[in-house]
Amino acid sequence: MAKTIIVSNRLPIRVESLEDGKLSFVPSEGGLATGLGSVYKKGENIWLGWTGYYPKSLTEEQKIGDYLKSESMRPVALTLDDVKLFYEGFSNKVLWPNFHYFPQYIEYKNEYWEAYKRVNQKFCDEIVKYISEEDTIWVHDYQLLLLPEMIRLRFPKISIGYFNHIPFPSYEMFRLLPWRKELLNGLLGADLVGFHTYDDMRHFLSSVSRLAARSVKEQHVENGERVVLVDSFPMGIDYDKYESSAASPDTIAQEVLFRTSLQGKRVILSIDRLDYSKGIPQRLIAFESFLEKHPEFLNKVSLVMLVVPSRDNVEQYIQMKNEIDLLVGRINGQYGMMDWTPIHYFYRSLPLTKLSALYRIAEVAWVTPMRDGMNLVCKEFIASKLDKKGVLILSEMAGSAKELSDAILINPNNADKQVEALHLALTMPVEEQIRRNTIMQKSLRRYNISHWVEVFMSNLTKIKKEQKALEIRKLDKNDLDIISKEYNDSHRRLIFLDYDGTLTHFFPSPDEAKPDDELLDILKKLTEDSRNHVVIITGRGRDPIEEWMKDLRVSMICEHGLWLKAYGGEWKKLKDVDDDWKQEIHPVLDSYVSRTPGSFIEMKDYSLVWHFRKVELGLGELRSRELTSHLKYMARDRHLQVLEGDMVVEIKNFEVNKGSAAKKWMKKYPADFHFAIGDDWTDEDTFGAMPDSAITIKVGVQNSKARFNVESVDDVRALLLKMLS
Ligand code: GDG
Repeated sequence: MAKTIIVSNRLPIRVESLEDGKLSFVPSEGGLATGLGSVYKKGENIWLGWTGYYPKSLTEEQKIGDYLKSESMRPVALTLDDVKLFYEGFSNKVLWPNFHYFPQYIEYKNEYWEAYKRVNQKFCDEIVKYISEEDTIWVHDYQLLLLPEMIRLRFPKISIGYFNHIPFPSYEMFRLLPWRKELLNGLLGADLVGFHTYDDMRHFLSSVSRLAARSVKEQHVENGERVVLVDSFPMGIDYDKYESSAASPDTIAQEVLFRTSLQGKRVILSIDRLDYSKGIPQRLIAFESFLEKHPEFLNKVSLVMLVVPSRDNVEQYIQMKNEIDLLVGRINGQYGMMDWTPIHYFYRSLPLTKLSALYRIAEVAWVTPMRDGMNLVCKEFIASKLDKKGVLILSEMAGSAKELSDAILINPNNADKQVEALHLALTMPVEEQIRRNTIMQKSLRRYNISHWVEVFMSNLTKIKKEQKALEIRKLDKNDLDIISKEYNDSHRRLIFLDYDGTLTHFFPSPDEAKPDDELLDILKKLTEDSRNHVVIITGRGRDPIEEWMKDLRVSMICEHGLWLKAYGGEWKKLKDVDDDWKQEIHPVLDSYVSRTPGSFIEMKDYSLVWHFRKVELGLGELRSRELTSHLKYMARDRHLQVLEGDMVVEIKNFEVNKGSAAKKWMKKYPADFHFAIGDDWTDEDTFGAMPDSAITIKVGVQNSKARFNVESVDDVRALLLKMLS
């Protein structure tokens, strides 16, 4: 039976060695573990990862293995060396700082990279022991960026999803990494790549198109024979868990204890793992400045700061811990009184009851990371506010800010705004607090962790279906016979033929692209049959096509569907579109022509084309990727579309495409046999517009909506001749 396998660096369990030599297993309480519980605990499904523990003997290893098995988990054994170089090294000293925009902390060491590859392979070797081709694999996070491709090499058809829990950096940041291409290729082994936010998704796609030289259409990446879907899935929390924990008698009893110790002081709460991305020192400095600027709050407000130990054997983390200790000491020393401690600082982790009591007691949650993939603490705080009172101050740099727009949003680099935000939060009227929290609770309850899991999984199923529909299916002899029979049995045939790359090889200059005698002969035979209505459907301008086809009984659709001319009739426009944008875009293309010898611009009525066929190999591709991304940026608010063709980049009005034109044609000319053939992705619109029964053929061995693929222009001609025979 098909099963699902979750893979992450760490398993959702902690193994501890007790004094009496026994082992204790502590399940993780994290949101991810809860959310994915609904997946890995079902049927044959499993979760695979490292326990975080180095077994001291074979017996221990055996015991751990048995326990994990009973909990639907499987271990990947990592050595001390693996952890040092792969986890602490490449993952946390290369990827983490790069993805969180701290390039100054990156250690570009090749031994880290070698270990990263080796350990990803170790994960792969372990997984393949359990999987079969019909299974689904869900890989989590930046420690395993290479794993999707490694699994794909062993199981080409398997379903693989990947989710990135931390931000994905902009192209400018990502390209600093010497191993950038390999990392992207690793991820593109997945069928679905998910991020928390739309911006992370956009950054990833921009790196893919510029560094991995893959064609990107909206959220799809063409990766050889497979299309990869990229999307954003903001992760939610286990809302019910935090709500019911806040209501539990144990939590309420704990809250009373806290309140007694705090002697009626108001509470601002800060909770983070120790990390430079979380903005902890910046927060302390802002708190100091708040006390200085607002002495009316002295002896009235305390900051309760929980810092959970993490990576404290890494130099930057040790330094930051020292900095925090010093700042807390300085502020408490400067402002503290016998009956008031400005900052209550805990460097440890607390059980859920105490965490919930802190969420309850806090009037303000102060969550101001410099950069955070999502941040769950802020969501948990809101879910714990059963009376809806309390204020959230949230950094714009956290993924959660995109959803929680009713928080007080601030830029963590703006120290004055941090102070203002604290003042605003502590003086916000209760009705306003309730209004904001009502909205945020509603959304967090709905978009909870189970919803996140469901949406991710259903998108993975969706892209697998889409891939199937796009699958390459080479036309064979049997198909040829069937097509010929359908052709011969029909009476009114509508035949759409793309020109360049389909009927003839692609040449930008009209002189070279002229139809040769063989082609003219085929077209003549095809058009002589009165049952055939032949339409040349092309991206070319009207003049050359009209000239070349002047002796044939053909209709024409030119400029990707803008101009239509039925045989014997006049040219008509598909619709009225404006071309004012050409004045703005033309200079951009000009600048690329001047930097790229051999390239030139073709002006069409409603589109502009940059040709690079005659440019030095390599330079043309490089510039075309730059230009595509430049044009896509300019196209955003202008209703324009950028097409990457065969050695061309074209920009045109969005509403005009071959599909809309073909649809219009089919309405006007009903037929009992529909045929469409084309080679590039502008022809995908034509294929998509055809009825299910149509014969649709893609020239080239690439994914397509067409039913069949043929390899070359020669195959097209042979096919047409076969139909005519
Ligand atoms: C990464 C991304 C993304 C904290 N202290 C205690 C405790 N916690 C729990 C919180 C929360 C979790 O730890 C922290 O989650 P965050 O999302 O805030 O941050 P990261 O650990 O950096 O997680 C992040 C996340 O992945 C998910 O995709 O949101 O952006 O960096 O759940 O409650 N829990 C307990 N005691 C503590 O002392 N019990």
